[in-house]
Amino acid sequence: MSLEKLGWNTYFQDNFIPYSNNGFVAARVITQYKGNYIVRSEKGDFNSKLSGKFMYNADIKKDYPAVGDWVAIKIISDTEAIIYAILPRKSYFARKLAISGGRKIKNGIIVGGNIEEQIIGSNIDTAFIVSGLDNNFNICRIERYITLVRSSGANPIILLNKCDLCNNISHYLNEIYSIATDIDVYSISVLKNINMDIFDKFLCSGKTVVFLGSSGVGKSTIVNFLFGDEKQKTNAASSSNGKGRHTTTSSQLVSHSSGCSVIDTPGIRELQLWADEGILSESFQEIYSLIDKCKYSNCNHDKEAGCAVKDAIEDGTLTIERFNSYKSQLKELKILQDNKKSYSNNRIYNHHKRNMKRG
Ligand SMILES: Nc1nc2c(ncn2[C@@H]2O[C@H](COP(=O)(O)OP(=O)(O)OP(=O)(O)O)[C@@H](O)[C@H]2O)c(=O)[nH]1
Ligand SMILES: [Mg+2]
Ligand SMILES: [Zn+2]
Repeated sequence: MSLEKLGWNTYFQDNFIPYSNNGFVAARVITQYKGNYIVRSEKGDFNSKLSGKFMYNADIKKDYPAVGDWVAIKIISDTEAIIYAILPRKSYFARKLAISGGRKIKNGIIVGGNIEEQIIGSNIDTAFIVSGLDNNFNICRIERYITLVRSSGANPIILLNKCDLCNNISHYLNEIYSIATDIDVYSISVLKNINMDIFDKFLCSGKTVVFLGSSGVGKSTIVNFLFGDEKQKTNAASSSNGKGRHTTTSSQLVSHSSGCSVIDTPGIRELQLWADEGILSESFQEIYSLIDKCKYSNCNHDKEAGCAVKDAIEDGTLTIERFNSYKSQLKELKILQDNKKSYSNNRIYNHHKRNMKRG
């Protein structure tokens, strides 16, 4: 398979220069399980492990390869290779993960303990945020995904799947339009083949798309539909839940005949944000333009006179739910900021301790 079809471009080419003359081959991580990676290259797919030096230098989760990453490998047999380096990520999705120190949840947000970012997928052009039009619909969750996708640099598209189960689609569409005026939203049904042609324009050679969303919304069903008769096994990384349903257990990149790379991801039970606060000005544009109009620059939008936010809530142009979503994401990202600071101090300390031990 050609590297261009796999998503290779001048950005990765430039970053591969240091490796190009030393017998390294460029490859893309298509799936990963406990230190074992399958990578795809012009020379085929290889089962891979990390080089000793790579592991020695890797410190946090983010330092390890993720699905979608471009890596420099050395091929050691017909089926095996060693990964030596990750090429810089053009974009990636991360969520917050508690890794140690106990997991305390306060108002739905992880506090305390050590936190790290977990990469869900990297080097992605378009992210489909999938929701079910059954009882799965949750506008706050969609807002959180929008923030996550925006902070990754990928283009968000909202998919409302299972429209065959809903007789009130326009209600949900309007709810989305009210929170995201500049994002395309489609209602689809894989089972009844409704609106499934919308994918034609997204499946382009050299591009990478990802499906995100809670467990059970139909991400894998969509991916399987898109692959149709193609012999690809799209549900390799899944396990049965005993009710005959297969739930995806790890991200997996599959190559579509169009030349598009498609990443299916496992449903995320609780989506904790990993982003910088500034990104909220994109997800909550309309609130930020109201804030600009508040009389006082340090307005808390509570009881202050001349508060444009309060006025908008009163006259109905801004819903209280929308404002609460903004406030809760802001709070979560502020806590994250604090945690990141104390965590990075810890990390510097641990590094130092380790180096002292190494002598
Ligand atoms: N009625 C209806 N059911 C659907 C549709 N699409 C998917 N489903 C069903 O929804 C269930 C879950 O689908 P999956 O594709 O496994 O969901 P998923 O998002 O991949 O879930 P995880 O892998 O656990 O994250 C399956 O039983 C599908 O048959 C649809 O358009 N309409
Ligand atoms: Mg799945
Ligand atoms: Zn105000």
